[in-house]
Amino acid sequence: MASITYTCIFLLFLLITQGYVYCSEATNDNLVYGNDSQYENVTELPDSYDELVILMEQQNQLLETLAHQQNVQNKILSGIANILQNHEQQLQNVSESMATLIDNTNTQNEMLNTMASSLERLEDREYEQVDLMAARLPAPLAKDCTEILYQGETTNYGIYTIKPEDDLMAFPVSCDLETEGNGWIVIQRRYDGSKDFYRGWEDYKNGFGDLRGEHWLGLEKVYQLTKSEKYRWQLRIDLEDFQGNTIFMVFDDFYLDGEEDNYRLSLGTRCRYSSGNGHPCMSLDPHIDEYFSTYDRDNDGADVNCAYNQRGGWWYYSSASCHTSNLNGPYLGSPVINARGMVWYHWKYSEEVLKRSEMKIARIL
Ligand SMILES: [Ca+2]
Repeated sequence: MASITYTCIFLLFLLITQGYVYCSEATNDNLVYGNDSQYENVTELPDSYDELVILMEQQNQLLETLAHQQNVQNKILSGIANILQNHEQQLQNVSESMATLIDNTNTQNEMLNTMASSLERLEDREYEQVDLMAARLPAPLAKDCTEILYQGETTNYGIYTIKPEDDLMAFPVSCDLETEGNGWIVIQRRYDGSKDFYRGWEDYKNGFGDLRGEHWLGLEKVYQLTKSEKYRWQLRIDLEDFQGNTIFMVFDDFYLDGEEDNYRLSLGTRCRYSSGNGHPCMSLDPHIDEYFSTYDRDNDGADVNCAYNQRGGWWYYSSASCHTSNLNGPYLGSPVINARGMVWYHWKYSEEVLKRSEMKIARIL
């Protein structure tokens, strides 16, 4: 651009200086026109004029060329300006695109940050859920009250759900965790006569009453608990008379057969007891190896229906007297002498009925 400008200035300078020269020569010619050499001057004038005309034509051509070049240059400049304008527009577009891209990137970063926060919260909640689930998951069920005792339970008496074997249904029992430092499963409890114990076979099989109060756990559950040969069980019997005297007996190797054997009673020969004039354990001796009987299922060997006669359910034996113990007989509420009552003959050596009876079993450790 600068070179073009300098070229134009030079040409213009040349044009002006040439014109000035020719003009000066003409003026000089006019000055000498009235002299003696007038003729020579007149004869030279046409030549100078022609030259002037030629020079003028050349100058005009030069001016036209210059104008044409100027025109071309203007077009080139205009083209360059257009190109620059296009480039500027493109740059602006690129700049706008970059700005949009930056905005999009910022938006994406914000979204990623939000997602990361959400993931973090989800992870936190997942951990919380796992903790909650762990807290809500019940501890593995104990096999019996002894396991509950050794799990650190300190309640003296309580209702717990146990699961004696993996293939057996769990069921609730009343545990005595206080007596003799062992975990005893209460299978019979009577102390106020609030529950009627004169019941049929199904009730004695499945159990009845209130686990928190008077109840019979059920022969089937006791059978399921004691049938395994892996463990030996003790049977403990606690009794109280209406005078407040108490006694207990602990029989070794207690178990029941299944229903097909009418829940036959098995006991070992060893029995210890707390006190007594004679040997209170003897009141269960005649009942060992006997079937369980109810008024609607007479399994005793006696001619009579012992369960009906004695108004209870027990391992009655084949004698008209039917029993030397009858802890499921009627609750009479006072210390009367009556075989149809809660009787333990070899404690009182009479058929004086009792105030309280509790039968419980525990695994021998
Ligand atoms: Ca009979």
